Amino acid sequence: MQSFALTLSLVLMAAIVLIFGWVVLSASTREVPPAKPFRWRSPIFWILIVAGVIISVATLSPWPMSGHTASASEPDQVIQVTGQQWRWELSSDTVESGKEVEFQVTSNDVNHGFAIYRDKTKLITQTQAMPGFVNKLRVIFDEPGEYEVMCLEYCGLSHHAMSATIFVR
Ligand SMILES: [Cu+2]
Repeated sequence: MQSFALTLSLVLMAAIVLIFGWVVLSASTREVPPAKPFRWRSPIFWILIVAGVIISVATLSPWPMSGHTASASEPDQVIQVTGQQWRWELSSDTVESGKEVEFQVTSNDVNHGFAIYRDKTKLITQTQAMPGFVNKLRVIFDEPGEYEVMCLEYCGLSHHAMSATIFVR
């Protein structure tokens, strides 16, 4: 598997080099026409500003997230999570549904992405696992079952195999 990944990476890198070379060689030298001057009163400008404000307020309103505020209450359970190439170490892999769990996430080597999935496709939540830092992530699992932990940050050859299971009772 690793030799296949290496071969595939080398082939794709060679393809990128060839495409880049082709673009450089086929680029023309004629001058680019000057850009039109920016108009403050353009309706599209104001539509984008209003849309940006509405989208920001609508999507950022749940923040700051639970556990990130100075007056946060104690979680029901704390789980220490350490990522390293290429596995997850969890101080416990069993939690109760409806209880607030705080994951304290760090890494022993490089950056990893601590991501919790339901049914391997639905991303529940995620945070970075960073060497020298502990990132706190609070989750309440509503449904009992098995949840998959996967790595969301490419961290080397066996990144895809970096997984664990959380059992919610
Ligand atoms: Cu990874």
